[in-house]
Amino acid sequence: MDALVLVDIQNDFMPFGALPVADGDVVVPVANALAPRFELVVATQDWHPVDHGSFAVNHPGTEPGQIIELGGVPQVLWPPHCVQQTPGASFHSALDIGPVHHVVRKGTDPEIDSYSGFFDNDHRKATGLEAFLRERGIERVTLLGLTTEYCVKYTALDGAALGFEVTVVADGCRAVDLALGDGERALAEMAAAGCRVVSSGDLG
Ligand code: VGL
Ligand code: ZN
Repeated sequence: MDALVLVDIQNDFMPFGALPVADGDVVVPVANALAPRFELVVATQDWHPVDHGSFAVNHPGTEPGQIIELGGVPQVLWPPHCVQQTPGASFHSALDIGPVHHVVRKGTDPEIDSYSGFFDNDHRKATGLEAFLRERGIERVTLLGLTTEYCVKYTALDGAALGFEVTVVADGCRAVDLALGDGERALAEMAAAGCRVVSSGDLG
């Protein structure tokens, strides 16, 4: 059984959002085209409390882009984004959520971030996505969404480590690219970890 996981296709990661991703909106039509072709579709949603530790404003004297330690692991600081119950946390209005069976909300603990759809960044707490997929007999997971080098990458790496066969749809992903090339390097890292990196046109 195959599942499609739509990663964080939320307003705040769009070019007009609080943590803008260049061309972030181009992933929406890719998601809409692929979703009806999967037996199971899950969407992840970055879902932070306003006091979340990944927000630079919650660490006086810091700025977005700086790296601190949070929950015992390195943490890039961001502008406030995807705050629970705000429009920025909503899925892009053009994303067709009809085919979405299940939503996994993550990053809810103020003390630790969760880039991966499977685990918090310290790998101590599971989101429930693995159990949800296994209960439904899913062995293969196809991923697309935002952002290539954070939430897509860590979901892909965790998925592969958990034993799922992971496919990443490169044209369905876009990167923050804090440093030029971060997105491309992330795709190479996912491929090196055994993920299949494809273009949506290659999917039968
Ligand atoms: C993400 C940065 C902060 C992502 C989430 O969805 O890739 N990036 N929070
Ligand atoms: Zn976040």
